[in-house]
Amino acid sequence: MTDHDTFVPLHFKRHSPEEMLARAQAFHAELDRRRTVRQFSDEPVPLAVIEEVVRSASTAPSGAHKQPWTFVAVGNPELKRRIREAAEEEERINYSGRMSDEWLEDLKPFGTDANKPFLETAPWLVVVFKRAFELDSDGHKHQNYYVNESVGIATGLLLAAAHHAGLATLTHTPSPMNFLSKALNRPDNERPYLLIPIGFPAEGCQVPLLTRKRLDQVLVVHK
Ligand code: IYR
Repeated sequence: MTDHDTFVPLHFKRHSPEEMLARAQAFHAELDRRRTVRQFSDEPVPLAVIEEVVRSASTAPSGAHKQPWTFVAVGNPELKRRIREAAEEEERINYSGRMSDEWLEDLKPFGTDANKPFLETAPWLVVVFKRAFELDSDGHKHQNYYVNESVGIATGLLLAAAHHAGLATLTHTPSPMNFLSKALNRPDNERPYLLIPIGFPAEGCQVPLLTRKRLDQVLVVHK
């Protein structure tokens, strides 16, 4: 028997319609203040906060409740330096030919380039790994399901939880990112998924002027 062969009563919290709307509005207002930050301060962040943020991420629903994720929190300066160097090596190739002209043009408003100082400045790099499969103690492989969907949801919760805690994040996609498996000595069943620097914005941090799509551009309703 596993822990989910048993059913228990759901503790569901109901709110009045007015309260529901007010809560939904307040939550949206909070999430709408989240911005991706690329300039971090080196101010430390207590590990206890990162731990709670990862706890929140790990509440995500997952295929057959396999929870196919591992979060590696890197605060060690030497390890961050090695990650920065490897990431920049790949990005130099990306920016000088591996990315299409259209891609480079699309990135111009964000001012990104192959330099990734935030990989050293941010106090924490949370590297999200997806677990493609599990190995039991006899070395038998066991499947995970909807791994990308599950880990994507968990990462979304991680970003929301960090923001809620008062921290800034960057959803970073070094590519290719196999160097992270090696640098962090991860087992074969784990594949790097995203790299999330977490910390405080640098003094005077600027972000691109962006607008979010209007509701009518993202929502189709069939009543
Ligand atoms: N991985 C590169 C390029 C990059 C791609 C997209 I799409 C972005 O939204 C941002 C960056 C880099 O990190 O610079």
